[in-house]
Amino acid sequence: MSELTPPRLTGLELKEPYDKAAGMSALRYSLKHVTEYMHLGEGLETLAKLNQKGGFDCPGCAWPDPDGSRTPMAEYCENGVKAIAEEATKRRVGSDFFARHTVEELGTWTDFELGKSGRIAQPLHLRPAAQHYTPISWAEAFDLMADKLRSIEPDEAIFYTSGRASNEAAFLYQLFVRQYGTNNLPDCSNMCHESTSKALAEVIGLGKGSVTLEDIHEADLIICMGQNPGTNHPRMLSALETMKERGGRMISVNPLPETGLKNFVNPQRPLKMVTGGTDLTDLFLQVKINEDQSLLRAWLKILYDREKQAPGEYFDQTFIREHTSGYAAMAQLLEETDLDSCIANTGLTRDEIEESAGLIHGSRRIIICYAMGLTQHENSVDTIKELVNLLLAKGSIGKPGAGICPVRGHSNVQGDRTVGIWDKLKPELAEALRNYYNFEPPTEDGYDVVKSIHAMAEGKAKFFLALGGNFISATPDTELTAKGLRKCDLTVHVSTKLNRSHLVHGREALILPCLGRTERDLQASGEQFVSCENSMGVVQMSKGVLEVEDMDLLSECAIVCELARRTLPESRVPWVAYRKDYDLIRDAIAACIPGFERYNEKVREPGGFNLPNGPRNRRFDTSDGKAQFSTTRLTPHTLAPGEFLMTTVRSHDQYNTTIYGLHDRYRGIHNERRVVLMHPEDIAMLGGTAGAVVDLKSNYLRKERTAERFQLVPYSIPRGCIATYFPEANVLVPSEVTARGSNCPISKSVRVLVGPPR
Ligand SMILES: Nc1nc2c(c(=O)[nH]1)N[C@H]1C(S)=C(S)[C@@H](COP(=O)(O)OP(=O)(O)OC[C@H]3O[C@@H](n4cnc5c(=O)[nH]c(N)nc54)[C@H](O)[C@@H]3O)O[C@H]1N2
Ligand SMILES: Nc1nc2c(c(=O)[nH]1)N[C@H]1C(S)=C(S)[C@@H](COP(=O)(O)OP(=O)(O)OC[C@H]3O[C@@H](n4cnc5c(=O)[nH]c(N)nc54)[C@H](O)[C@@H]3O)O[C@H]1N2
Ligand SMILES: [Mo]
Repeated sequence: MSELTPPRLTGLELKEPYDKAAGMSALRYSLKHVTEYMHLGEGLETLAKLNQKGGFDCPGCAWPDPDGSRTPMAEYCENGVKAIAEEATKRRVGSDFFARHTVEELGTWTDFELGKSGRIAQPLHLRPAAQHYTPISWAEAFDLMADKLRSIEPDEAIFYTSGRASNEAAFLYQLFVRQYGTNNLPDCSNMCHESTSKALAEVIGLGKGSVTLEDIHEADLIICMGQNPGTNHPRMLSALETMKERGGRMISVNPLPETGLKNFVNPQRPLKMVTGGTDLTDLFLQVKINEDQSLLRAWLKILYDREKQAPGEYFDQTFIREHTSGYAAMAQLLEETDLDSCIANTGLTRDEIEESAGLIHGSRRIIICYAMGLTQHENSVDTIKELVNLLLAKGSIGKPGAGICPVRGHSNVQGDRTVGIWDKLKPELAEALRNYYNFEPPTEDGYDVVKSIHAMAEGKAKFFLALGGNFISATPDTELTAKGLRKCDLTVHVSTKLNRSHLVHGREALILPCLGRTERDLQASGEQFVSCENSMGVVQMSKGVLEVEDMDLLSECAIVCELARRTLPESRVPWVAYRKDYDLIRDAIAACIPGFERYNEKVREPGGFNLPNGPRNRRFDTSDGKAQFSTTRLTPHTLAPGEFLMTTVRSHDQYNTTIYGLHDRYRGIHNERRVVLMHPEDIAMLGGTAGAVVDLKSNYLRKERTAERFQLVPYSIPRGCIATYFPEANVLVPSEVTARGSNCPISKSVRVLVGPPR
């Protein structure tokens, strides 16, 4: 198969894009999902327990919940509801499903069709050369894995993690993998905020953001760059609403005029639904794809030139003197910067840039929020450093209402990294594991996602295990990834729902079904809970509420413990006890990971607890104890004639590779995902019309990749830029060219040619 997501068109309909996010329409849509997949009564009860004390952490996004006085109806959003309904579906994928459908046949289904099949209901096994998955007992499945792992070198095994895994499961997983003998721990973060972790660790001494939810409320100015909160972090809109009501301003920087950034009608404030909502964005800057660094440089240049005339007027010289180093080098760089070329790169007008620089000048408490629009480019690490330059120059970090806010994706992706999921082993964690468990962990770096793909494709890996996620669909270079997975002896997925990674398998494959966030977790010592860290470093408990009766599931913690016990019979880690009582896992985390002292006690307090955050208090854990200004190079894209720069985005109806529906309501695109958003004049230049079918081709290092059959959609986007949906366009994303420093795939700036279909 040359194309992994079948190039089948489903019937494009175009409508006007929405101009208001949320409101009644969102409520109506989320209830539709509840009734479609769950019974209404049960659905409403589940919603009420969402994110509340004693309830579970929403599996949607990592945006924090307002703490303190929680309303009886927790804050929830349309897309959180969809995530829950998707998990709580009554549909089942068991042995009869696989008796009816071969793996090859399922490969022709779209992601939407696969996802709709329902929850994996029992452990399943695909024998060598078999066409159907068949039931297997848990014990046999564990033995199959343990035997394989014991017969190969540790570095021939790869252990992927997706960001839904709890702190408890993730800690046990990395402990097992390291005791087994490898750091091959790629995770979804490698494709997500890795550029953030890399850049921020270097310049502010912590690879995480510095702000709290309260800071968002108190900011004078929020710059929201490369993020679509209306779809991906809808609860962020209520925080932005509060910020606006207190007199703050917002600049949005995005190649697309996203609905959620414009106007927000809070569905939880009935009066607002009548009176019409809050205008969120004061100034929308429709930047060209990946020219954010040029925009940031232009702002700095303008402010710097004025600062020279009136020292202390534009920059916070006291902060710069006391808390930073490298200012002189940055000043020199700004001396040499040509403002006109920066402005030209961005595609914005001088007036727009002057006006936004004026807003920045007039604000004392600035927060920059950003997500994938900034992190998935070759120069992402530099862009993020540039963004820190601006905040440092303004002294806008480590005080109320100011700082940096990388908005995380998966609900526990930040926590997974905190508790040790990483292809590198920090010396402090190595030391802690050595002392607490008395074994020698491997110190050599393992494979991240891109390195895993290459290792598998080169035949260097024999075993692939994924704790959640959908590796084949989420990764770049789909065909190479498929080749790699197919070369493994055994591929194993711990999953809740059917996805394409179950169909692109090794010689032999297993699907191990696990409990979701929403479900009660009963172990030998009684009912258990887990915990997660949100985007702002708050750790909270998550306790499922739904009973599972008709499926043979294990918890993720149980699966890891059992696999570890059988793979490492000599291990002195108390795997059996950990499986019985998650308090013991938390005690171990408390002993090994800084910031988790008295974990069991603190996690039981309402609202959870904050992990230590130096930058929040102007403590920068860098080589000289100061925040670092950086001098980076601008690297504008050079496009060959006819080439476009493509960004891949999420529709309003998906959770990463899980496709809830075929509509992107806010953008007015209905019933089709194989679309190319393009400027109307570019469409005319190609001699095309709305709906015309095209093929897309990318060419990196002389390797041509093709994505077949996409339809043109005229859209408000800068000329020369196009947007497609993830994961349909992932076949075009190269794996040899990645972000410098973070090795993140360049899913937001792929050079492509648009041509007639084959
Ligand atoms: N409902 C829902 N919620 C989710 C997810 C989901 O799929 N569905 N995914 C979760 C995950 S894992 C993540 S990481 C987050 C993702 O959250 P986002 O980062 O908001 O997701 P994307 O759709 O990738 O959107 C990126 C935004 O950046 C813009 N953009 C693209 N290229 C550029 C650029 O070069 N410069 C600038 N300035 N902007 C650009 C796009 O137009 C889009 O508005 O959401 C999380 N929450
Ligand atoms: N082109 C392009 N590619 C991208 C991106 C992009 O913007 N553009 N974004 C990247 C980003 S930001 C991310 S985070 C990755 C996402 O990469 P992944 O995290 O690998 O992908 P998901 O689609 O979130 O994984 C969905 C699957 O997880 C399983 N699952 C759901 N809940 C649970 C659970 O509680 N436990 C377990 N064990 N399994 C569960 C289900 O079986 C479901 O099918 O994709 C990346 N890929
Ligand atoms: Mo993500």
